[in-house]
Amino acid sequence: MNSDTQSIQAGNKDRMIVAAAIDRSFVEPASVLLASIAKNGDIPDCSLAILGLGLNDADRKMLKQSCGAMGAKCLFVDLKQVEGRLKKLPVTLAVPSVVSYARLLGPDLLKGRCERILYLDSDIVVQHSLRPLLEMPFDDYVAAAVPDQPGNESMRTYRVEALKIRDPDHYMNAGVLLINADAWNKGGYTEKAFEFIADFKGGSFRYLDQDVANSILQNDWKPLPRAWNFFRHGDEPEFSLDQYSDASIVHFASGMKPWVRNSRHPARELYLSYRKLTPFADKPLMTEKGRRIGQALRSPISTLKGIIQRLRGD
Ligand SMILES: [Mn+2]
Repeated sequence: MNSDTQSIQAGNKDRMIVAAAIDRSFVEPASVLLASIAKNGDIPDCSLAILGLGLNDADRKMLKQSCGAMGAKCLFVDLKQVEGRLKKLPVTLAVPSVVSYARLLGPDLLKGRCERILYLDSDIVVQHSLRPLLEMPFDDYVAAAVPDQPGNESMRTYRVEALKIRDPDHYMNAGVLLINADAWNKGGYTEKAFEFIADFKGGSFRYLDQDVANSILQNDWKPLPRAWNFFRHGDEPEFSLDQYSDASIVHFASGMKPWVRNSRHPARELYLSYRKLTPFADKPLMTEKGRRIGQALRSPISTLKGIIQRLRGD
């Protein structure tokens, strides 16, 4: 725990902490995410948390600067304390970093600090007020999320047979995951997640922690309207910039990421407007090749594990 974490006093429980989990290869997109939250999130009374693995002082400084007026409310939680647990987990070449699993550990790592955690992927920008997610009653649900795109036959079979999900159409995209922290911890969902991973016999996960979250939560999560995790489904025509602009949370879930030089995502201008609010504003955009090399250099073990898994055809 560093000084930022300690400065949040016990008893000063936040109603909501907005959290993201990253390693060094995601400092830039996470900075853009934080800048968008500070600008549009309308949650000055909440805190931000970066669950970080291997971040250095310069990384933390850039992330904090990106929070603008919310800089004093940005806390860092070092995933080093759980690295032993994370290291053993499976990764894929598409998602080569174990930090993706940190969303399953968030309620444990932030225990007692908040009533709810809004976990956001780092390939996201927030465009409008997050207050509805702060005010929304959980009813008896442990979490809330937006349903993912309907899967094809093979995907639906995988959900039912490998993941043991009873209703294959009730499958969330975990890129935006609102967690009822006390209910999660009381129900032991972090432990359920690790047990599920240890006992998993279905080959490799297709969507890692998202598969795990769906399997352990089953019907304990509440579906949210699509505007809270807006991205194009594979079978849909592309959306216009206006459609993306209207969404509360835009998720750059598929295709080339908008921080890569040749990305043609229709919401790219939106993305770059938030990037201008970060210390990365004057830096050149990375190339796809540079992105892959950077990822491999920063997470060599995970990248290697991903390559080996792919070669083995898991
Ligand atoms: Mn994502």
